[in-house]
Amino acid sequence: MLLSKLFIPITKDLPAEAKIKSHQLMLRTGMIRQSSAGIYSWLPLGFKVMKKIEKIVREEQNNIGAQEMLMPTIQSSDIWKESGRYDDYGEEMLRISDRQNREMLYGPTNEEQITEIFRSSVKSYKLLPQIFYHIQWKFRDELRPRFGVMRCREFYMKDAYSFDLNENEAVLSYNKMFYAYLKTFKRLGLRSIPMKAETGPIGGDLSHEFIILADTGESKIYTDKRIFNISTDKYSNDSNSLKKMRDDFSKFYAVTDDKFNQEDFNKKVNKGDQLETKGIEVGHIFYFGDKYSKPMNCTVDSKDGKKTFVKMGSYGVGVSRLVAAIIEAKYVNDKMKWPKSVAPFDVVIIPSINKKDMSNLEKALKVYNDLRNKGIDVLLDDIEESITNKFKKHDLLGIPYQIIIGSKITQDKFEFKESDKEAEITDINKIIKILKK
Ligand code: 5CA
Repeated sequence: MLLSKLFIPITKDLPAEAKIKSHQLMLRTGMIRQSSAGIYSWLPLGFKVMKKIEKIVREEQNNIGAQEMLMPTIQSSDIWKESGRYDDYGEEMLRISDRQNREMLYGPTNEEQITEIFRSSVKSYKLLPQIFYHIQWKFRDELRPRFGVMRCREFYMKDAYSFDLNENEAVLSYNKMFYAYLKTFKRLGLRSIPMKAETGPIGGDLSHEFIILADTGESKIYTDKRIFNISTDKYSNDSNSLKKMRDDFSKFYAVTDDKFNQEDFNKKVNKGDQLETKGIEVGHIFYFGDKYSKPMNCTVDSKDGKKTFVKMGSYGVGVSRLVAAIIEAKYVNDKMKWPKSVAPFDVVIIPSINKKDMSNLEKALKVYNDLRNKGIDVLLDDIEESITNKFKKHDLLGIPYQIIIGSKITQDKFEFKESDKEAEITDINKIIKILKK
């Protein structure tokens, strides 16, 4: 992509309404634009990062055998009346009516809808287990939307739903998702900690929030520091390894605010290993048995012919929140630092250009085409402005690698720089090798 053709409305001013770094940087680099309180448009740069995150989330869901589908944003109130949540959900639910005066709502989550789909066609235990997911916009009329896309009203979520015959099998589905989450967040360059959590309006008694540490996070957490030493690479997607993973994590005290008990904390964790800090919730998983299947009469015939309420869990990832969460976890001073896996571009070429001599731009175009031909996602800064301004702009944008084409280069060698490291003079083949890694 040529920068001159890309819509990145960078602003110099610090947006007054933005209280945290990720929100400031997202507005300054034109990744998002607020359309009304807690509702945002995603401009090309922000959208591109969000789509890269979505792709990783999707791949890890597929890896554990979850099936992708798509449910609508608008739901009928009927199913919510069946589950009993239509009244319980309260003012966070955006209620609307259609031209026939039918009560509809903009979905804040999809437990009812997926239960309705499942019960309409699955009648036998033979079709279990099943895990479905979709990645879809949600609406929650938050009392105080804040911190940009971190806590907004319209947001993009991956939500998955598991259906099992009994609790044992349901816990296996839960463990698979736990595993998929650890892998997903790791690929996004994040260290996530699963913390025992309350279930709130989703319900159930087994639940973990996946938290990444950040001072600006809204979740207060209490944990045994030793949980950070668990290497998640050693687990695999089979039931024994998954059980071992859960056992290993549950050895360490790690809870959110609402599950916290000072006495327990002191009893279970040595003073030196205690950590009280803040974090951002990027995912949340729940096991709630028959909380929805019972009132909605969702049963299957078990082996002995008896009708059994299916046991369900649900599993959310805040895909749009993750864009801000990654910035928040990684930024240094006023610069974004994108992990390679989700950076808006793999590399940016920065030629020093002046009207009288376009040779650097010509060289840059050649490199640009070479890299594109190798499948590398490359941005070329073809704009005529001072090299100092260019550096400032690209520091802000945080693309992980830069190729600088200025006075220092020879015929086929370039200045190549990984953010924050010293530049090296190198040739295109080595650059391709590094970028392809
Ligand atoms: N039905 C369950 C699981 S699918 C559910 O809705 N869980 S949740 O309420 O915890 O939301 C899942 C994830 O969505 C959260 O972990 C968070 O990352 C994200 N999320 C929730 N509310 C917001 C919000 N107001 N703005 C941005 N992201 C949000």
